[in-house]
Amino acid sequence: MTLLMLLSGCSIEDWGKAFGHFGWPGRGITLQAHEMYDLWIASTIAALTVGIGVWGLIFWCVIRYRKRGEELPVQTRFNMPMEILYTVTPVLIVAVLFYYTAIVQTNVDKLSKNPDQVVEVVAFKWNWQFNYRDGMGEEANTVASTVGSSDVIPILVLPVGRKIRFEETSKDVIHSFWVPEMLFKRDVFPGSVRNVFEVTLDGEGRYVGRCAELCGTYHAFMNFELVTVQPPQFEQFLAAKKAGKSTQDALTAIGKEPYATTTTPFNTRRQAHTWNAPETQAAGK
Ligand SMILES: [Cu+2]
Repeated sequence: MTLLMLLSGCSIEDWGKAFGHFGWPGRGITLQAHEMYDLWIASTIAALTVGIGVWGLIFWCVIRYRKRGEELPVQTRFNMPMEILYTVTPVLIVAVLFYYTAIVQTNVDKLSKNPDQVVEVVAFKWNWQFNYRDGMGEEANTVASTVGSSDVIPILVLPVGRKIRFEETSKDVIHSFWVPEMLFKRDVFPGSVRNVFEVTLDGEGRYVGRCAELCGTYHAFMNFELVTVQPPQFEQFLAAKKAGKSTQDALTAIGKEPYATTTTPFNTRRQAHTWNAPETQAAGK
């Protein structure tokens, strides 16, 4: 596989791009995402390579050994070298896939001793609160906070090139924190389980985030926006937040669009979504 790519002078990303990323949203916006992306594309190419080989052999056999007359062909079985080959080859393939998967998974789950920024993600029915913390764990303090409402999409501003630690907790049921461009999601549990993960962002921009765990009636409305900025801008944003400014004002202060651009609040007024014909009254009213 590596040889094939060296010969053709293509990177894994070129291969991915040529095939629409095989269903993934591009290379992602974190260092961790890039690793997962490369593993995903390489695995898909490996699978297709094996697949083409197998399909080729099937069709070759079908055509080469098709029935030509009533005479019974030579009956062979237990070709030892063949038996060994098709036992050893799949085991090798699985071993290689396992090896790279274990490496990438370990890297994605890796936690550093000193993250640059800790964010507490608080999920609730049906919105998000993001708390900027002064340290790790439940005992740390929130120094600035952002919360979404039915009218305003919550915006999570974070710096690129820094180690960001997410600590998740839910106020009610299980939710799931998901930024598709991170190629990653993790469940947000209520109670004592505090899920933690870290990323280093490297894509600057605005990205939609969603709840990825069916959590109730307005689950689909649980959107947020991740805004990634340069570290000095982030410092400025956080300072403004600490000084008591709203998230919108703090965003304006660093020259960013104050409201979400990747998603909009949904209409939570049930009347607009009623299945009943307009001007009717529910039974019993
Ligand atoms: Cu949810």
